[in-house]
Amino acid sequence: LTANNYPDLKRNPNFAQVTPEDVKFFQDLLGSASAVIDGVTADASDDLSPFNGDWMNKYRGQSRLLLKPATTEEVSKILKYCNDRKLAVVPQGGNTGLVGGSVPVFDEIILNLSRMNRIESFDERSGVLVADAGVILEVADQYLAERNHLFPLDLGAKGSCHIGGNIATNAGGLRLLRYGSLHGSVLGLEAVLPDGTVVDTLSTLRKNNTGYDLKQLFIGAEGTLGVITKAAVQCPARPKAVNVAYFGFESYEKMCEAFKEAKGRLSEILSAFELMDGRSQRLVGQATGNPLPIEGEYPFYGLVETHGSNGEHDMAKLEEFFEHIMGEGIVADGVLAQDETQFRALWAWREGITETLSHLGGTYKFDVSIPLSDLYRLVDDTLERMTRLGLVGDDDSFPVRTVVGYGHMGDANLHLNIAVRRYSKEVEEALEPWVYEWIKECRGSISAEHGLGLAKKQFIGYSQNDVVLGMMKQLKALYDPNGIMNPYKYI
Ligand code: FAD
Ligand code: 2HG
Ligand code: ZN
Repeated sequence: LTANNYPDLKRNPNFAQVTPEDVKFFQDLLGSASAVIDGVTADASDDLSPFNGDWMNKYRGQSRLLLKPATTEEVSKILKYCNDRKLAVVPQGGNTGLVGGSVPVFDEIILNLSRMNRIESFDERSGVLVADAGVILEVADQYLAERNHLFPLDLGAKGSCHIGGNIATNAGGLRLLRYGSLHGSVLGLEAVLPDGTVVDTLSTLRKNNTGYDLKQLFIGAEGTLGVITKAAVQCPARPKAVNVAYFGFESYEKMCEAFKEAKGRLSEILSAFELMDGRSQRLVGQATGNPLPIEGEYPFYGLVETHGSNGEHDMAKLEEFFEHIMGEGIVADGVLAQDETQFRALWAWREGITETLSHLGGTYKFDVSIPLSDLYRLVDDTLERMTRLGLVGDDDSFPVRTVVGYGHMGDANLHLNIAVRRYSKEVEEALEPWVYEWIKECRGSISAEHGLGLAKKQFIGYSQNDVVLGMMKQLKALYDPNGIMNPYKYI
């Protein structure tokens, strides 16, 4: 190892380094194919570049070996071999994670699931989908659309992320408010433990109270206990009527009132209630060159979506909701999508924020759960702090470009993003642990839906107590005694 991207971390000397004999073992197992796209690639550092780096261009490992197994049996043989040889492994799905969990830190072997991309079965009566972990979320949803069903999770990275990666991070996404968390909709999993044992909990039953619900251990474990290879997911019927509206608000308090009204008046058809602050929307506007969907400038914008079974009924409810919040002066202005094109265009103002920020340089991301009453105050306080410390400004001499807040208001989940011209210790030290102290004070969570990965590993104690952390470590030691699964990350 010649370079160290993480001066504060040391490579664990208990881990072996990959030898030519190891490569031969993997080549014999998976087939000796060329380049990155097939079974085994060795000594091709350049080709491994995209797999060593994360979506944000913030984290970079130095792995020299990428394995792409095609079956559970191959995953099992790989892990057993790695465990016996004490070779560290990082499981990788679509590599869209936002906390540096999906890429190696040093020379861990990358175990990429993209070749395990088969949809095994779908039962139209129960709505249960059984699929490999490497199926791309959008592919799964398209398959379900053809069968009048919907994947119970949707997010901006749907075109690249895998359902296995979604489950490993317990991703929340845009409609958790309506369809709930993966802890509820994943009915069963198949996973492989570090010693090669295949854990089959691939139940397709909705109810199954037969002892510990062990599949839950893998949901949100971020690849630290084993590799998820298959999942059984409960999928709802695809709504026949879908509507979306985009609103402008004069204040955060008004937006909170609108949310309360939406729950009361749209109740069973409400499927998303998303918050975007004015700065985030102006950035998307600048990037796309499009005018905002409504005239005038507002400090807050909201996106409200409904999923129902009767278009006329839903439209009547939405119009009544709209009239009420307009009449009461809760909302300043708004627009309802009239067709599929407008529907997509309105969603793009919300879904496009992360991508827009990624083109402006770097982003410090905080994905937090905070009681709704305090939610946006964190953004105001962060901007005030950055300003007071002289870190934010319009010209290139300031490291921070801007501070934006957006997120899943319906789930009290804020995305605080600090867009920087360059990553710097100065900005990082101004933010951490200050943000985490702030969150702890209002009993929030330092990770609502993205996980902890490498980015938040030192800060887990702000949201979990010592007893819970102790139990996590016991589980890790029990199932991964050599610590080969995704080392250097949060546990
Ligand atoms: P990866 O990034 O490859 O991996 C993520 C973690 O899971 C890593 O720790 C990895 O080791 C582990 N892992 C991956 N596959 C497996 C497996 N089969 N078995 C065991 N461990 C595995 N997240 C949200 O919650 N809500 C959002 O709305 C949302 N929107 C996003 C929008 C954009 C534009 C982007 C880039 C990301 C967004 N995310 C969101 C982040 C989110 O975590 C990921 O998009 C997704 O869940 C990760 O899936 P992936 O296949 O890319 O996993
Ligand atoms: C979203 O809700 C994602 O758009 C990404 O969770 C949030 O980039 C972020 O901080
Ligand atoms: Zn999100």
